[in-house]
Amino acid sequence: MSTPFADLGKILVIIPTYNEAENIEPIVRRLRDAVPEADILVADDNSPDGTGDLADKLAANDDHVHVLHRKGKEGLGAAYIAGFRWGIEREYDVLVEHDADGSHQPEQLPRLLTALRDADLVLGSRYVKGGAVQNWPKSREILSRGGNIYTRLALGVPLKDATGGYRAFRRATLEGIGLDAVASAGYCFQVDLAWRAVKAGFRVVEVPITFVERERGQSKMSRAIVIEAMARVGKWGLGHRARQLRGLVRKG
Ligand SMILES: Nc1nc2c(ncn2[C@@H]2O[C@H](COP(=O)(O)OP(=O)(O)O)[C@@H](O)[C@H]2O)c(=O)[nH]1
Ligand SMILES: [Mg+2]
Repeated sequence: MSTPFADLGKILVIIPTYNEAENIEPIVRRLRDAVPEADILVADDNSPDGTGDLADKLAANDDHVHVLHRKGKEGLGAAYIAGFRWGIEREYDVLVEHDADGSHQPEQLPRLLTALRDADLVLGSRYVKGGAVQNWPKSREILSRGGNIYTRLALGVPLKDATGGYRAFRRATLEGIGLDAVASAGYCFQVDLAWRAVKAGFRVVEVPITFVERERGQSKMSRAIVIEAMARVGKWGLGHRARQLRGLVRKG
C-alpha cells in the first residue's frame, strides 16, 4: 500500500450520519480508495433507516473502518465533537470532517491533506478560485453565499467559506481550540470552529473543492438551523465588537 501522507501521522476521517443508508457504503468505499492509509469513523445518531447496522457490517470487514453509535439525533456538531474526542483519545494526528451524502469528493481529500503540511486547519472551500458548487438550486447557493458574507461582516474573519464542512485539522488545533468550549450543535458549529482557530492564531488555509449536491437521501438542513446559526453568529459578532471597543477605550 502506498502511503503518501505517512509524514502527517495517523489520519481519521469522521463521517457523521443520520439516515444515510443509501450513501454510507459508496462513500466509505471511495474514501478507502482515495486515501488507503486513513481510518474512517462513522458517527451515527441511531438512524432509524439502519445506517448504523450497515456501518457495522463495513467495519466487520475492514480494520480501517470504525463506528461510533450515539443514542439519538443531537445535531451535526455534537456528532463531530464526539468523533473528535474518539480520535484524540486514540492519538490520531489528523482529523477530517466529511459528509456521507457525496457532496464532498473523497478524491479531493489528498488536496486537503497536502495543504495541511503547511497549515493547522485546512478548509475545503467552494468560494475560492477553482472552487465550485454543482446542482444546487439558486436559493440554496444564495443562502450559503449570503451566510458567508454575513459571517465575514459579523466576525471579521478573513475566510471565503467558513460554513463548509469538508476540513482537515491537526490534532493540536482541536486541542488548542478546546472542544469543551464549543457549544454549537447545528451548522454554526462549522463557523464556531473556524473562528476559534483563527482567533487562537492557527494557520487556517482554504483549498478549492467541488461541492456536489446529494443525489440520494434527504438534507437535514432546515429553516430552524439557519435561524439558529444567524442568531448565534450575530451574537458572537456583537460580543467581539464590544470587546474590541472596550479595548480601544482603555487604550485611548
Ligand atoms: N450523526 C449525525 N449526523 C448528521 C446530523 N445532521 C446531519 N448529519 C450528517 O451530516 C452530513 C451533512 O448533512 P446534510 O443533511 O447533507 O446537510 P447539507 O449538506 O447541508 O444539506 C450528512 O452526512 C448527514 O447525515 C445529526 O444530527 N447527527
Ligand atoms: Mg449534504
